Amino acid sequence: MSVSILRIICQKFVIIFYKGVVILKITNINELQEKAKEVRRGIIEEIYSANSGHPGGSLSIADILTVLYFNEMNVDEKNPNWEDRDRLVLSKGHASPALYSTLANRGYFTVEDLKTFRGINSKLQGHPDMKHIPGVDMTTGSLGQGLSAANGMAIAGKIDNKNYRVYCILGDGEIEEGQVWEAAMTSGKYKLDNLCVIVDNNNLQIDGEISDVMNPYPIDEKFKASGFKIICIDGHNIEKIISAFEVAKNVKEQPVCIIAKTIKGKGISFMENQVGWHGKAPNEEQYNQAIKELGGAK
Ligand SMILES: Cc1ncc(C[n+]2csc(CCOP(=O)(O)OP(=O)(O)O)c2C)c(N)n1
Ligand SMILES: [Mg+2]
Repeated sequence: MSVSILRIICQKFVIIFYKGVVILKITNINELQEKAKEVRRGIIEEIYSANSGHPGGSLSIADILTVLYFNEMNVDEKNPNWEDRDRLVLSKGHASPALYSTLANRGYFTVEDLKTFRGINSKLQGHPDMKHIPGVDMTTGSLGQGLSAANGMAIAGKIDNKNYRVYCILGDGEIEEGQVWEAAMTSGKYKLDNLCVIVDNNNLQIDGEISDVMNPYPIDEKFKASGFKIICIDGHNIEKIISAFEVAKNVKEQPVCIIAKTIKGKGISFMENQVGWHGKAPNEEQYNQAIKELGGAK
């Protein structure tokens, strides 16, 4: 299959013409770090406005989602259902504030919309809903199911001879339950080299350390045994995230699992590595402090 990719490169961006669609990607590391801060500010706005939501696990994947949507994935915010787009399954659906903020900053809907998070009649409900939210590729929230859906998308891509890639973000507590390991064996069995799993290894679950709740370690060995190629990175280092996706794209006949070492609550001093911030909204004082730490106006 012929894929026409014409690149126009400047210092900060690259413009790609891919299958008739113009895609702007950010290549400058500082710009991506700034974007990640905007994504984090959006997360805090959402959860503060709703007075509920999950800040910890949203902040831990902000850098990964920023790289995916602003540097890595071939997507078109003007045509969210474009059939050749890369897909993302946020299997740890409670981190919806991170996905919504990324999609808003990418132009799927407005940043103002984020303030309606969890509101009655808002499209931005507590967990991602593919029917109502432009850019959401899979409805999630009930943990442990997303990898099965991602497998389906990846297998469909192969059957249809499509070039798209499928990304699936799993929580490290999430992999203690559901059908995750059946799904992992399936990815390996079908040699899904168009699939890239990212485990958000922030070491915390809903109410404690993952090894205390139901120890999932060694995570790398388990995915390896299921047929995955393993890449371990610092999940907050933008350069390392970019290169991990680059390596993943060139792996043949094997799915890839990126184990991203992260910090729950990353970016806000009093939330970092605190299990109490798994699912709690900041009060006004904490909100102002958080926005200030993220370089915002407050
Ligand atoms: C099937 C199912 N069981 C339980 C829950 C409740 N729950 C929501 S988040 C969470 C903890 C998940 O931990 P992890 O995957 O590590 O998330 P993160 O640290 O990234 O927030 C649990 C148990 C759920 N949403 N779905
Ligand atoms: Mg976790």
